[in-house]
Amino acid sequence: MDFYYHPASPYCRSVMLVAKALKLNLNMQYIDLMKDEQLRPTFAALNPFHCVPTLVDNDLTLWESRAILVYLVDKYGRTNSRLYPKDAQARALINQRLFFDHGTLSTRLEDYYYPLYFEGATPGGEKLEKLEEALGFLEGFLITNPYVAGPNMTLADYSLVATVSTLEAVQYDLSKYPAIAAWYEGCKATIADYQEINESGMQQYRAYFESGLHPVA
Ligand SMILES: N[C@@H](CCC(=O)N[C@@H](CS)C(=O)NCC(=O)O)C(=O)O
Repeated sequence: MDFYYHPASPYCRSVMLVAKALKLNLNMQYIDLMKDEQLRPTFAALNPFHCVPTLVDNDLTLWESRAILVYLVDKYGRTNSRLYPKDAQARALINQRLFFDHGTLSTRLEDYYYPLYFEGATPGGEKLEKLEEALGFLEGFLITNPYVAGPNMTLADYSLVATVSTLEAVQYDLSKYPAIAAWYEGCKATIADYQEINESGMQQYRAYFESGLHPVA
């Protein structure tokens, strides 16, 4: 399987963490987003959305990280893998959290922090309130459950841990959300190859955000 990625991208990192958990070998294809390599005609022909992560498995080309996570477990996971069990109710909750990550948390995080770092936007305001509302929802999930979708670590944790690590990249103080902070530390300690994949990628993402603090005129 060819996997087009950039190590700083949280969406690529969640897939890399799950591939590691499933003991899959990905044929890593580095796309240098700093050089706009995703816009090259060969890559754009593969993925007209020109984004990473992109997975190519025989005649299937797939982008959108959460779709890739689900595909990897469905195709290569053990039958009834705990990461994404077959039970409709358990799966529904995992899907809900994955869509929450995609449509709410990661979107609100980017909506607030990109303008702050790259456009000199004023800190605070409504976008921060929306982000903190989303963090409040996540805190609520984790007050009632050890993992974001219940008693076991699932795909939703892998997706959300990559998003939450971006808060560390931008030095957001997570102590206001003790359940998220405790879960995040637990994920760091238990997910295979967390340091190599998510920690080092998060540090690269941090450097990228910090480069935006002093934009070249
Ligand atoms: N919702 C997508 C987001 C993917 C995304 O935004 N990727 C960024 C890197 S973090 C990218 O490839 N940007 C380059 C571009 O869109 O041209 C996912 O979860 O896979």
